[in-house]
Amino acid sequence: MPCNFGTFFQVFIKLWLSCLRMEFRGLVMCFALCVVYTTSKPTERKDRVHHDPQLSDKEHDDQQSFDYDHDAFLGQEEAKTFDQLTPEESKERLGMIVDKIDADKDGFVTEDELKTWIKKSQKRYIYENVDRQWKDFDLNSDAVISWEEYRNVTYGSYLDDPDPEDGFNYKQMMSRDERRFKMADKDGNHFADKDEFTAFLHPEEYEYMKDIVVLETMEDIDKNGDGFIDLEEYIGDMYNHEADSKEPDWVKTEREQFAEFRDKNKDGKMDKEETKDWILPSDYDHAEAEAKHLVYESDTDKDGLLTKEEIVQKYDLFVGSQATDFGEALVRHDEF
Ligand SMILES: *[C@@H]1O[C@H](CO)[C@@H](O)[C@H](O)[C@H]1NC(C)=O
Ligand SMILES: [Ca+2]
Ligand SMILES: [Ca+2]
Repeated sequence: MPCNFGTFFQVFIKLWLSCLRMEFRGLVMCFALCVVYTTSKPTERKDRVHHDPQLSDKEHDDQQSFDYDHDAFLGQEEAKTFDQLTPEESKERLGMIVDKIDADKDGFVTEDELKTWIKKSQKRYIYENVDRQWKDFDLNSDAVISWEEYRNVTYGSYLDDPDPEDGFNYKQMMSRDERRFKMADKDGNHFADKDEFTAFLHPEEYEYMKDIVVLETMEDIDKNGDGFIDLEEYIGDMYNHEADSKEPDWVKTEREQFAEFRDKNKDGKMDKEETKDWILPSDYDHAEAEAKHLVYESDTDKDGLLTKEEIVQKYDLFVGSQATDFGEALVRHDEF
C-alpha cells in the first residue's frame, strides 16, 4: 500500500479531528482506521454499521475477554473503574447494582430489566462524553454553542493558515460539519443547546438526525457521485484491493451479502433507504441482544430469571476483571 508520510499525516490529522469530536462513526471506526493505516493490513475490514446505541468499541468475543460485556453493562467509564477492583470488591458492588436493576423489587432480574439497564448505561456514557467536551466549545460560557464557536475550536488552526497545498480537504469537512450542525439545531435559533449538541456529536441516537447520517455515509462511499452505492463502491469502502493478491473470503461473503440482503430491490445498487437499513437497522436492538446474551450465560437454573446469586457467581462476565488482570488489580493500590 503506498503510504508516504504526507498521506499518513493527513489521515492522522483527519482521524484525530474525528476522534476529537467523537463523530458518529465513533472511536471504533477511528481506532479501526488507525489500525488499518498504521499496520497497512489490506484485508483489515471497516465496519460501517452503527451500533445503535453503540454499546462498546471493543470487539464482542467472549473467548478473548468480557470487556465488551463490561462496557455494555456498566458503560465504558464505569467499566474502567471496575477494572481497578479486586474480585471481592467487584462482587460487592455488583450486588448493589443488581438491586437497582431489579426495578420491581421481586428479587429477580428479567431480560427486560437488564435491557433497560444497558440502555441507561449507554445513555449515561453519551451524556458524560458530551459534558466533558462542552466547556471546550462553549467559548463564551453562555450555555449554548454557536457554529462559529465550534468552527473556531475545531478548525481554528486551519482557518488561521489555510494551506492550499495540503491535500486534505478541511474545507469540505467543515462544510459537512456545518450542515450537520444546522440539522442538529432543531429550533433553528443558530445555537446548539446541550441536547442539540448531543445530536450533533451522536446523530445516530436521534431519529431526526438519521437522514443526515445516511447522507454522509453515502457521500463517503458513492465515489462516482450518482447518488447510489454500487457493489464495487460497497466493497471498496471496506477493502483495499492489493494488486495480484487473492480476495479474502470475507470479501466474497460481503459480495453475496450485498446481492442477497443489501440491495433489496435487486437493481444492483443501494439507494438511500437500502443504505439506511444497512447502517441503522431498525430491526436489531443491540441492548436487547446483549441482555439475552447475559441471561443465557448466567441463568444457571434456566428459569429465564436471574437471581443476585446467579449474577454475582458470574461476576467476571458482568463486571470483574479476568483472572489474568488479577495480578494487576493487586498492584494497582492507590496507597502506594
Ligand atoms: C472566531 O475566530 C475569529 C477569528 O480569529 C474571531 O474574530 C471570532 O471572534 C471568533 N469567534 C468566536 C465565537 O470565538
Ligand atoms: Ca438551538
Ligand atoms: Ca437497490
